[in-house]
Amino acid sequence: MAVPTSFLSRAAAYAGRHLFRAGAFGAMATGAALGTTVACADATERSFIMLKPDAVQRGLVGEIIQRFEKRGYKLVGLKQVTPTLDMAKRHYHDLAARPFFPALTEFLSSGPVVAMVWEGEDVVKQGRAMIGATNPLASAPGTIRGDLAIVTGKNIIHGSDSVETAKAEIELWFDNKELNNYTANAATWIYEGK
Ligand code: IDP
Ligand code: MG
Repeated sequence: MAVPTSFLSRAAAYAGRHLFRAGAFGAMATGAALGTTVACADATERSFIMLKPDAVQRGLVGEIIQRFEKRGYKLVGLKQVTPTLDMAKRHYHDLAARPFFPALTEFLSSGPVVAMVWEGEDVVKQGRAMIGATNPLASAPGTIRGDLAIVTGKNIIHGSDSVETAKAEIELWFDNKELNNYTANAATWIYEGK
């Protein structure tokens, strides 16, 4: 009987997740047994999250940090910095051809931002979901932009859009020695099998 690929990948993802307690190797072995590629549950995944100058000016830093903390993610890097225009351009290099690029980069470098690295399982994708859509008016209530912002040009927060982008952004904004490797004792109560 033919089994739809979507079913197989869902089953593999489920198995991968639930075998996390047996370790990442178990998840990979399950993927191999099902003949599919399974993204291993990885509690060390990291995302670059930046609170833009509007978030700092509006006093939203604590509120936003609290959402990531409460979700169970681990803060491994944090600093306040006023980015140079060059830094803003490097950060948004993929948008260089867009008409709003000059305004965007001038805005980002107009005052202090809070740059952070958050760690935990699926943090890149979940971080984006917690942030909401680029246009706050299209962001669901309950998301950061949906609750705290109204226009795209003042949407208060940046979050990496892929694991690869996250690695590049973390490297751009942080020295390795500014990142902290430590055991969060709360992990026992957040993850299974830890
Ligand atoms: P994202 O922040 O949701 O990942 P991107 O498309 O990567 O959205 O755009 C980066 C930032 O550029 C947005 O957060 C927003 O501040 C700004 N931006 C994106 N599109 C527009 C636009 O059409 N007009 C003005 N600013 C924009
Ligand atoms: Mg983006």
